[in-house]
Amino acid sequence: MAIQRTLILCKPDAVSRGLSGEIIRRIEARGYLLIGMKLMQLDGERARKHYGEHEGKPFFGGLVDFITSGPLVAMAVEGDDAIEGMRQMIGATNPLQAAPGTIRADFAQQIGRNLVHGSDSHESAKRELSIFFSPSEIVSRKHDSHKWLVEK
Ligand code: IDP
Ligand code: MG
Repeated sequence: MAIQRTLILCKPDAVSRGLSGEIIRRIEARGYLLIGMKLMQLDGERARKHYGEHEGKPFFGGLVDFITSGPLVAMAVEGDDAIEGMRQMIGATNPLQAAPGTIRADFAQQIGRNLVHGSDSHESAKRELSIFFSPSEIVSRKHDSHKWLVEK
């Protein structure tokens, strides 16, 4: 186990549907720490940078249009193996394939409106966090809320 940081976005569909609170609740209930958070609207340049790996794919244009269409909530989330743990909590990209109990299975129907983004690797997390947060916007927190976890 290692303490990791990951970028989580409540995408514009989550914010407009009033689901950001539910998503944040689940993250905190899992015991992860919010170490950065902001409501913002992405411009096209930053959106294309964030989703750079998908450039050239048929859904890329629609994805950029969608992610810039309204406010999103960007979060830096920290915890034990938080990258994989958050991906597990978010569920498969297509809500139809997502396991019940995951955010996408519980609240979404379409792949293009799947509510949440979570970094998929250590490298992505590092790259994506730097797109959304400057170092001064990250708040170091003691893992006091983890007292109930088994000491390592
Ligand atoms: P992920 O969000 O589960 O990591 P990625 O493959 O990285 O999934 O795709 C990024 C986002 O692009 C997805 O969350 C989804 O919103 C959108 N997307 C991926 N594949 C498709 C598709 O086939 N049609 C429409 N949108 C897609
Ligand atoms: Mg991805």
